[in-house]
Amino acid sequence: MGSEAVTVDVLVVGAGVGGIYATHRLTKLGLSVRCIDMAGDVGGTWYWNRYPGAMSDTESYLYRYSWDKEDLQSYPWTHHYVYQPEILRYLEHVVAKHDLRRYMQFNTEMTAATWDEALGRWHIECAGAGRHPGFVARYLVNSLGLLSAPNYPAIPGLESFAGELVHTARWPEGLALAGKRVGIIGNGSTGVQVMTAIAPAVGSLTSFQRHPQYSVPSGQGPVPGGYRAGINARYDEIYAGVWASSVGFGVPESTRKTMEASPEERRQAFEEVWRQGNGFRFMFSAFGDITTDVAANGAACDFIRRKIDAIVQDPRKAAILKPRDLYARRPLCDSGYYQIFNLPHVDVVDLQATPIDALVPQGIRTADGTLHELDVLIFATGFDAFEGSYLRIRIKGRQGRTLKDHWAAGPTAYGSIACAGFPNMFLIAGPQGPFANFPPVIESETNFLVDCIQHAERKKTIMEVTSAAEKAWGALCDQLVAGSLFLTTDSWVFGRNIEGRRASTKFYFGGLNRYLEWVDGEREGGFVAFNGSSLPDA
Ligand code: NA7
Repeated sequence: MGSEAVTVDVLVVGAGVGGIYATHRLTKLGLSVRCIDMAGDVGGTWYWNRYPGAMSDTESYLYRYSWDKEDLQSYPWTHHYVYQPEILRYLEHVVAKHDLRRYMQFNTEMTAATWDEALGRWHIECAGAGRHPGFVARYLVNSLGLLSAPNYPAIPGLESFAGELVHTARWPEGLALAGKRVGIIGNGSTGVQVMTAIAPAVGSLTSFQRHPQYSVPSGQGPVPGGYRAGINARYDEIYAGVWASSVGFGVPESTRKTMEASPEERRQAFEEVWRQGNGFRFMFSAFGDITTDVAANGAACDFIRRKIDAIVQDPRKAAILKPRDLYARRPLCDSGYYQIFNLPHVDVVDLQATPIDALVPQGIRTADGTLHELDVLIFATGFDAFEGSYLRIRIKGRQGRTLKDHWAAGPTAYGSIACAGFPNMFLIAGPQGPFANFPPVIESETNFLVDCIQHAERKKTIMEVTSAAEKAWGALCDQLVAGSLFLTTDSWVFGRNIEGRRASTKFYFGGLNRYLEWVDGEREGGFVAFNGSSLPDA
């Protein structure tokens, strides 16, 4: 590396939704910026997740950037939700429209980043095609993705399986499934989407299910005539609503208490949000206490369980598909998920009753001795969320302290963007950011860190958050989640999906609106949580 390294003002790592916007904003400040990505092109999550049925479950009109108003009005979309290929095309379009590709470099993976105290710069080592000289940068902006490191469960006999084994986040191009005996492990957002998409075409489909999940209709379908014009006419108002909301999904956020409604009023309210579609609408629009009140949550659970009974004709399958725990994970929605279990060649195995014994060459053997013969096994087993994408990189801050050490008790970041001891390093969609629709969250966090960088440039200082401020933010996140029923279930939201990872509060549950108010305060207060140590002479 050394003298050959490329010197830039800012290195942005990741060319997904966050990295693209950060590159746009930072180049506009007149800084020299390079954006690298280990992938072969732009897209981040939407570059990697190419499995059949991959779709955003945010309404199309909000699954995009808010900052290009002309584009909001004109870029085409036809359905209530956008599928992965369309999202990728959209991101490519934004990059082309704003001429950002010239700052980008692909197939280039950051392997290490070390803060150079004397120089007041980051040394970044990279791997990629050929020997890479690396970078020296004043600012390091990590937009690595919070759901980016795939989780491969440790199942005995994994290597012995003679069929094809795929993870949804690394879907091989042209994988033929027609007529094949397909097994799938994982029934979260991804599993539900992929199963629903492939069920009609495969020879057989078996879902090896650990925890059943509550899912509601998405309402996917073409938008009716005049719909887009109506959205365009109200875009300013729609976004004003997003910034003033808690979850930023463009759905009404009710404050009504579930148990104050009569049973019939409750049924009608749930029926209405079920009819309209969208998981976040179901969880937040009918009533305001589904995630905090056990009785309210139970009413929602009963409603969905009854729907499962009504949809799934085989009582054995219905019993396995009906969740028994609370409705308190990231809400799911689907385009006919429970319905696929009415197909004779689609089945579900209850892993709580009959756990997987091992993978064998022919397929999966469960604890009851049954051999489920498979040609293809799909892992829809999710991600090592948050720290997974960071801990594979050797990031060393002041005095050689690693991010791994800093995050030994769980990942933390002040306002989700900065860590004490890691000067001039910023995160986008890092830990402890708002639990809300990602594009608005990503824009909000990027705006915050760009303001920090602008402040540093003006004052000629280094931005390093104090340890006390970072700890106080973490304590606030802990305090805000107290009482949430999300704490009662195991999922990636608290890092309880990966063996060996310590569970911790990984989101700020105060709402996007309160996060933005807080960021405004930081800005107005002159970023006092950051120590302004002066820059060494260059
Ligand atoms: P999720 O939501 O983490 O779901 C992973 C699924 O994989 C879930 O059903 C898990 O079951 C299952 N899983 C994971 N490991 C195992 C093992 N060892 N055995 C059996 N089953 C297992 O990931 P997704 O990709 O669906 O979604 C992640 C986010 O991406 C989503 O929330 C959206 O924001 C987009 P479990 O429930 O833990 O029993």
